[in-house]
Amino acid sequence: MAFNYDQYIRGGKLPHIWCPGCTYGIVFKSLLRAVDTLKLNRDDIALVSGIGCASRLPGYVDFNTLHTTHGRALGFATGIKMAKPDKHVLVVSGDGDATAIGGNHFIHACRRNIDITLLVFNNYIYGMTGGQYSPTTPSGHLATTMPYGNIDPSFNIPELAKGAGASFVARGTAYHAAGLDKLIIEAMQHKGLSVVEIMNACPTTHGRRNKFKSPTDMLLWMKDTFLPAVAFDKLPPEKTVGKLPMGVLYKKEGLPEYCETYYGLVARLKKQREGRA
Ligand SMILES: Cc1ncc(C[n+]2csc(CCOP(=O)(O)OP(=O)(O)O)c2C)c(N)n1
Ligand code: SF4
Repeated sequence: MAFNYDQYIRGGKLPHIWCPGCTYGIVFKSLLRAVDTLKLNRDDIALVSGIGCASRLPGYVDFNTLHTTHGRALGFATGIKMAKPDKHVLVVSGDGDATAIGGNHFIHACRRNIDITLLVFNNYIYGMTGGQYSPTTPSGHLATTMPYGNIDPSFNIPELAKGAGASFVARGTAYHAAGLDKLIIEAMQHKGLSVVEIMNACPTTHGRRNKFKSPTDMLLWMKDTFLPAVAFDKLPPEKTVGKLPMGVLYKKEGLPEYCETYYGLVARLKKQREGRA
């Protein structure tokens, strides 16, 4: 039987704002399938976003949702998780939202290992505002603010997350949608800060400017570029040029989770105070 997406969608908020050929809809559906597989009660989910095309996603879903300010989603999400540790807190963020204006929140959430799942929709560009370059725009790519080609080296989001202390790091793509369902499920099941970089196509502000003839071309590029990490790791170095690994790239279980540490401390202090009374 076909999956019933409507059960999770706020019909009154449609039509969505995403352009024809944007891959955000593919990822949106993957997230709904993942949540459905986990059999979570929608009232137990908080989905938080900042600002951008990616960040519009929570508006379309019938979970507890919060559309906040640009780059600050993880700050709001941290507050929600601290106040309601039993909720499943998810954040959806664009590459600009997560690693430019929100870069500080990103590294500190990773460092704290708070039990939040962050989905970074990486389309290599600021989509919503018309195609300014972001920290993930590949060197040489054209953007409105890099009209002669980007001269900045770009962030590798999984490496950044791992370096900052995230205990689960994965990469998926809109092309490999079935695999993406599994990555989101595993990320949500992980206790601690989980980061899933999800490669997306923005044909409107990135693809057209960078010699992709169509959205399909962008998806085919994803198909050729991203290899399962196991296969990638077996390649000789010369064959990895222009390729990137996908799948679960790093996972460490059993590290202290931030809310547990905090509430453990509160309980300990209460006990001490009672002992003194
Ligand atoms: C404080 C602040 N600065 C700048 C903006 C303008 N702005 C809105 S969305 C955006 C970039 C979005 O890019 P990204 O996060 O990569 O998401 P995408 O639109 O590509 O999904 C910017 C700069 C804003 N809304 N608020
Ligand atoms: S501008 Fe780009 S990211 Fe935004 S909806 Fe259009 S295709 Fe998607």
